[in-house]
Amino acid sequence: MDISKETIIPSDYIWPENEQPGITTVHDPGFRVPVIDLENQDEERLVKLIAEASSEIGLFQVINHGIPSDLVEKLQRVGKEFFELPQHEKEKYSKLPGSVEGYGTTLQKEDEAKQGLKKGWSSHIFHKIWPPSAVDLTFWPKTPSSYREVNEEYSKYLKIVGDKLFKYLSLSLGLEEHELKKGVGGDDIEYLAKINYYPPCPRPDLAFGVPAHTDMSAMTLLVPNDVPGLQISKDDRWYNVDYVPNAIIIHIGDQIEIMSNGKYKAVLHRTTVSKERTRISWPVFLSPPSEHIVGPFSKLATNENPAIYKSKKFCDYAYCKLNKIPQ
Ligand SMILES: O=C(O)CCC(=O)C(=O)O
Repeated sequence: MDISKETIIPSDYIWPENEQPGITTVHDPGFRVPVIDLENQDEERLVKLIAEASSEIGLFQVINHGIPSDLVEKLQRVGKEFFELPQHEKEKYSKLPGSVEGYGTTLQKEDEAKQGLKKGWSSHIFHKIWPPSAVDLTFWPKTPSSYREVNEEYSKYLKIVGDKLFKYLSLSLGLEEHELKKGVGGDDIEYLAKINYYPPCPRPDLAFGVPAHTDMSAMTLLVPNDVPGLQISKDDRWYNVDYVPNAIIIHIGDQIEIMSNGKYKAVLHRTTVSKERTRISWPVFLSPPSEHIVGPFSKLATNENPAIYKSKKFCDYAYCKLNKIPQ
């Protein structure tokens, strides 16, 4: 039974008052996250803007990124069509125990809340899209039939944007242009795609789509639909991120925070839901391969500024983060 069809919100989805979006969101029309044009400015200025956004907020939007808008529309269409399939069709792709990839939802009645934990108002699917050796097509929807072709095409373009951003971020940290990408895993960096599906919610003031977190990736490249809902924390206040047509939203994740030795901050973010409209987002998490060791760059951890993070395998980092064990 689908909870999102009900008119009253069950208590599992009602967050404590000191977290509820209706109470904790700051409505500041003057607040904007940086929107950076990747095409129409010289490299020096681009690198400076990326450095500012990554150290001050940990999130920015990029426009003129090179991904054709009709391809993004197709990506959105096939994703939406998958989530509009009957529940039993989506469950053919359900996650297996211990697996990251596959379909999951917290919106079915049978889904019990874990001891005292509140639930997000969302469903999702995860599957890797790059490199080809990491792709397991079992988790890619077969309906609609163009899902695979569209996602393969999107991944090729996204890879180019990912490489560009690694280069500018690397330069912005005072590293050689190839160093950051190499530090994350070079050509073995894994691109894990997710679709978040947030149906209308009877009490958006009390619930979250996804609760507050930082991404454990190096960085995340996200395309939203036109329903706002992403919020970021800055100076302990929660702000809305504007919807910018044709933009990709870039999140700095934990691995870049670690490699930069804290110069760049992984952005703390969460999502709200709408009373009338379905929000959908398409993040892709760019992460090191599981055995790859990540730690602060020696150039950025000096005697005056010693390393404040441990170096460890990404799989060990992920295990601690998922099990709430100190790193
Ligand atoms: O939907 C969004 O805008 C953000 C999603 C997100 O933070 C996540 O899936 O981890």
